[in-house]
Amino acid sequence: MTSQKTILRALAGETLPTPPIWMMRQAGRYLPEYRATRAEAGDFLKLCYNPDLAAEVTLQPIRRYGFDAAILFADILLVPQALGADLWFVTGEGPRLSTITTQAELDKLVPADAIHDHLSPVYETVKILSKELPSETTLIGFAGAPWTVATYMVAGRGTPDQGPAHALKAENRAVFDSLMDRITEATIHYMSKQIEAGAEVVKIFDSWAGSLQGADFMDYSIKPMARITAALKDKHPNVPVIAFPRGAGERYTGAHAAIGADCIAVDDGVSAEWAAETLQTGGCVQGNLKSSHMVTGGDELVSETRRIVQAFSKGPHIFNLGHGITPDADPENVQLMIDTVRNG
Ligand code: 1CP
Repeated sequence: MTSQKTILRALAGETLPTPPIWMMRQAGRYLPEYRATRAEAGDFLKLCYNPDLAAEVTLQPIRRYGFDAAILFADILLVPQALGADLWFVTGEGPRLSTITTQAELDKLVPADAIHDHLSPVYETVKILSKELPSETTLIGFAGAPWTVATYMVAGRGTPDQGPAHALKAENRAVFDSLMDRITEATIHYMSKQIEAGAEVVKIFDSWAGSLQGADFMDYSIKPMARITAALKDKHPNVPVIAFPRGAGERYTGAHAAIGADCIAVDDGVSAEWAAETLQTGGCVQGNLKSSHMVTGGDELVSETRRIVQAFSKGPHIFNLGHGITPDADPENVQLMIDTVRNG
């Protein structure tokens, strides 16, 4: 039976007259209602671990804009924390973690299947959302890809070039590979539980895939995402997987088959025309308006949105940004993007 939910239809390979739309970081600081709920929670991590408030901020952009999908409000760094790393956020700077660079530090982490007590509030958020979302809205669960999560666990923070993770990979490949393995297994457990709690689609974010060179791109971005996808498909064959190897450039070619994913999300480093021609034969493609249009708005937002819709119009497409919306975005520009996608 064909689902009525437009996102699920696009993920099943259907070409729709109007692409369904959602937006990376659609719950976030550009929305005054998000800032109010975050203040009520106290801080970002308290918000992530409070199921009622996390469900509330997930629902806010659905109420305001009627997006076709809601993405669970959580963060990719909850998995390292569940594995035993310390995690905190420094206001105005970003995440900080205790680092893992030696076998001894790795040995102190908990086993990959022992993360669920810590993450149970997230599963509770998913349960609340599957009850409260409108019947036409698809619920997306997510996790970070092993490479991206590893870059934070090794460096203890976000890094412009992922230097510390590349260095550990070069200097102590055995420790690096065991860390990748532990994250991969934990991610399979985590995403399976999200699905069991009610997530209808899952997305794997490899935000830092672009810095992997040569064979490393296949070994540390594509293969771990393929392993996660295969394990999830084994247990939950009907749940679509979206993979996002951000910054892959020409290496997006063949990604559906290489990962086994139903949809490849593309950033704005590739043109929509190129992505349509090269990738849409493999399945659904998600993307790829530059996030900066949500700040600048105007005629360029409209013409770029129309160009992307047109470029992907001959195959399955989910409209999205090329990366997350930024805190300085104007909520009215989001409405303009949605109106342009839906009304032409
Ligand atoms: O101050 C705040 O309110 C915190 C800002 C914020 C938000 C809104 C962070 C901190 N995380 C989130 C939520 C979040 N993160 C979601 C929720 C759902 C949604 O999209 O609306 C998702 C899917 C993520 C995923 C995430 N977190 C990624 C992958 C996607 C991407 O943007 O590339 C990454 C790399 C993170 C780490 C992270 N969390 C937060 C920040 C500021 C960062 C990036 C740190 C860095 O610059 O390296």
